[in-house]
Amino acid sequence: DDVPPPPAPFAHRIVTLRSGDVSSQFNLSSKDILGGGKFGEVHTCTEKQTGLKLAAKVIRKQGAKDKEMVLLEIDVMNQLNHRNLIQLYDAIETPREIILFMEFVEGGELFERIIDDDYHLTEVDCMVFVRQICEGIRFMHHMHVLHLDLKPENILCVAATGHMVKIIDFGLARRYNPQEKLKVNFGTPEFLSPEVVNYEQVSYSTDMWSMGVITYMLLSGLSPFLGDNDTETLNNVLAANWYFDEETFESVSDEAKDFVSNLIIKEKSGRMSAGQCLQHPWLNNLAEKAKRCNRRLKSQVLLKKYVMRRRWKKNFIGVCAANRFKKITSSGSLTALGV
Ligand code: PIT
Repeated sequence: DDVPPPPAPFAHRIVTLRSGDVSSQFNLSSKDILGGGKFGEVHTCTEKQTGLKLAAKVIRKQGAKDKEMVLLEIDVMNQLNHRNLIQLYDAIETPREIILFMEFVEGGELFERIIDDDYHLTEVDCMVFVRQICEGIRFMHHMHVLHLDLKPENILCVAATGHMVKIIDFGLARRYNPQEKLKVNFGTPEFLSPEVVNYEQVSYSTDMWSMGVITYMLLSGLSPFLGDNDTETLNNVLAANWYFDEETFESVSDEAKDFVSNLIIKEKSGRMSAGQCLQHPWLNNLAEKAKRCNRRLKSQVLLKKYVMRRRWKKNFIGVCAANRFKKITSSGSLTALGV
């Protein structure tokens, strides 16, 4: 069922940040947390007047730069009218926070969905997912936007059944002007390209490296550059030190390996563009391939281990932060809290 995902339940809108009272217009669920990050949390939410369900990204205004960053995120999302890119609905500023209201999808993270024991993951499934991600990226790049933080967590399923996916989180995205030499120093080590690690100029091909890493992981369940710590991971990236693990890739097609090999390339100019990816034989004739290939990928077991480890790491960091907080508050030191 490689049918395209339905568009958002609302037409694309050009959103401008406005001041307003949130609770008179929206019901934010404090319990139902969809995601989070340094900025704050994402909650489910409904618009009172219409009953429309949305995802509300609540961003705390802490530093002077926070608002500037959110304005950039709004500007970027205003360009991105595409069914594989999460849509922006509204943006409200309050004295302490800025809230971005986004399209709600109910399927959760792609990797969380496909590790389910009841899910039968085949190579054709991977093609269907990767095709849609490439379609989203192609549109983004066509609109001169770089995502710069493509990773499995930022790919969501539209529903608990079916195979439709959308890209989220434009918090690090940038408008790209080839005349300006854009350099960035953020992202997640496992998915960073050599040019980001080296603090060199980034471009469209920077997102394509990440697409290669995500595809590698879907096919094998292994993270190609992951080391025992961030330094080791970054060194692996810089050396472009990766290979197809023989046992795990045994049942993976040569076309798939060729696809990945044309993305995870140290030299930026050597990587396929999103348009070239969509022309690649691996992402074509899917209906025909679906008839022939129904083999369950070995990657599912390893992906499960990967997701469990990631969950554990996140919890660990959360518990550490909570303990630090407890220690500080019980010591009565308010300066340590920045109060
Ligand atoms: C969902 C469903 C949905 C949107 C999201 C999650 C959004 C998550 C998100 C978005 C961001 C970000 C972090 C997480 O920085 O419709 O389960 O921009």
